[in-house]
Amino acid sequence: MSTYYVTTPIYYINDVPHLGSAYTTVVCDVLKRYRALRGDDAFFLTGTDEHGLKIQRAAEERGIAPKALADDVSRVFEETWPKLGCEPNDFIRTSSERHKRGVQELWRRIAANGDIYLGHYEGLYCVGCEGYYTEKELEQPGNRCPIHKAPAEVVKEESYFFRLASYGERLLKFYEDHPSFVEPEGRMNEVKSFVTAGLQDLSVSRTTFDWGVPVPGDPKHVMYVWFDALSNYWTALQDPESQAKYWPASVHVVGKDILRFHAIYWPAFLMAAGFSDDELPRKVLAHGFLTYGGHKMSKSLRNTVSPVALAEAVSPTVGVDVVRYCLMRSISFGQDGDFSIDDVLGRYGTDLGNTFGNLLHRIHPFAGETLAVANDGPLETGLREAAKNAARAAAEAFDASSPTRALEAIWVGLMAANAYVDKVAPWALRKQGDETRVSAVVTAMAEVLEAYTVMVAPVMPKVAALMREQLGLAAVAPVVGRDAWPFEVPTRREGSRLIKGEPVFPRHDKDVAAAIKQQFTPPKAEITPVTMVTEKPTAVAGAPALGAPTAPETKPETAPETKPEITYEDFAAIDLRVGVVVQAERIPRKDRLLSLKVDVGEAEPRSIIAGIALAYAPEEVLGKRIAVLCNLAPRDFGKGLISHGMLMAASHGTVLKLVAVPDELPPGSPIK
Ligand code: ME8
Repeated sequence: MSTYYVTTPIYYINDVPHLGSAYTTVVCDVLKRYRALRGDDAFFLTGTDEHGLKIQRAAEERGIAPKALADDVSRVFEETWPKLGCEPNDFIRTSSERHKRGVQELWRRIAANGDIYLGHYEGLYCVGCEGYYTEKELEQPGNRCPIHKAPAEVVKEESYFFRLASYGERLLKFYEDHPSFVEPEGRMNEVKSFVTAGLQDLSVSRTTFDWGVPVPGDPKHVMYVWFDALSNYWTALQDPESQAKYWPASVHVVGKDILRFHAIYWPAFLMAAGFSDDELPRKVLAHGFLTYGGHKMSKSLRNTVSPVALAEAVSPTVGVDVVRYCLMRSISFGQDGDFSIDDVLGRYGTDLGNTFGNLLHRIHPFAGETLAVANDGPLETGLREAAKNAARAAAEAFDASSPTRALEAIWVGLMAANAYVDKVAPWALRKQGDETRVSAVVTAMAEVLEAYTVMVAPVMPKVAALMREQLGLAAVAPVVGRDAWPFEVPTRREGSRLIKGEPVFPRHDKDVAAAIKQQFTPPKAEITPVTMVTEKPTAVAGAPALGAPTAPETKPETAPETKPEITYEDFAAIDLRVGVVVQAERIPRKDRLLSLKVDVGEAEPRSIIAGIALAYAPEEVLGKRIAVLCNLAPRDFGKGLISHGMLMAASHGTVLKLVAVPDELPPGSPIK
């Protein structure tokens, strides 16, 4: 008996599950279900990453304690995955006692090995990534994070360091000995080049906030959130039995954004804690990003799609499986892929309805009749061969962690099966009274369909169960130690019957399809670049809007109200200039406002209070080049908050974007 241990990243709780995080989780669930069908004792772990500055700040913004935020959001994650047909065996939270105990134990082991020392850290830190960067790795000018585009913060504090630099050679040797440690292959090369370029020791503790796991023996330090988070894969298996059974992980499935942490830091931490190469994770599987309208789906871009809402809209019975199918089929594993509702509706109608569902539908007329033993002619032999080929190719693809290719292979078989039915036309055979052939055809069809229900079960467990019900079969139930993969087409028990049921993928009526399409088509303004103005700019801090002669690229839903004409002199009286945000902070208990310092080309930057906090985090506006109205009368927001100017922004529905200005223009350049 083999074991199989698969993990998702543990998700940050500053966000709720969306189709992007669902993608990773569904991949893991599919791999686990596949391995379980092959007879493995499969264990699937997911959870939430709850510590760190990012979370502490998110809690502060909401005015609640980090633990309260963690409890609320973690519950949402835990409850969402089963709604997407995912069945994790365990859910680990980094704020749990079992995790804290485990991670402190790992720290102690590394420290006892002499690989942790106390020093001082000074460097650039991206809170979005919870990661350190060198200037070279950041986008210039402005030291902006390549992923979050926000300027990295300068961090200077006492810190414990992990001797990562001394693990470069051993890591390279490990990669050499385990060439498929990182997949896809190209990503392994990226990791190797990074290590070859030379590693630096890693700061692994922080003292400027306290939402984290205290460092053993020095509780004014909390552990670096990635040390804390990566350890989850080990701390979840603290009881000796599961430790012995499942460790090391067979595969860590991750997005390409966090590959470095998993392929470099994590094995190095484990090496330092005394694990031998054989006790290190077997594989890190990195996938691409799910995009929506061409942009990475993420909370900061406000372009996420709720997978549960999508599933419910597409089909109340099998919507979850449809979403799982489309995620696995349309996004080629490892590549970025765009989510589009047209693709989902298209695949629902074609791949699922016309190809798979139709095959079952075509034997409905024979429901209730007794099936005979197989009595194949050459066409039935071909039908079975196609199913066997599909099973073999799909297994190879699942083994290579490519659900996309597995589904492609299965659909080749399903299309061949439909072509077979077209050719043999069992309804015509019945009319001709050729009952021997009818029986041979229907039996062969029922048998191959049974094989296909097993093949799709890892991706569409509910569909598989519903179809099997109509085939008179129980749901696929994996048994440890028994390989249930249909390398051979199963044989029906003589005398078994088909049961006529409802179509599994009923056609959407036109209005329903249109409504779903409308619900899940991203509003253009939400995904278009920031500089595009779709309505006239709105003054941000609540003063009257300022008209601007900008040609709209997309039509606003309601025509903007026309204001009375003004003279050129009226317009010329406006002092509108290019400004650069040089400081940005939230204002306690004013959750809509940011307090900014904006350089508008004067001796000192101006203080501006802007009502943009719901649309922008402070780090997102820092360094931004924007349009500023400079001669508006100062506005008093109380408590000493006085705004000396106003930022220009455009809004469309709930979307608010600052009007950006090209980089070449220095602060103070007049806008006219
Ligand atoms: O990075 N497309 O957590 P996180 C595809 N806590 N996958 C996506 C995605 C998208 N648009 N958006 C998110 C963290 N993901 C750390 C991990 S593990 C020890 C700690 C998936 O909530 C993808 O797997 O930011 C990505 O790596 C992960 O969510 C990031 O989740």
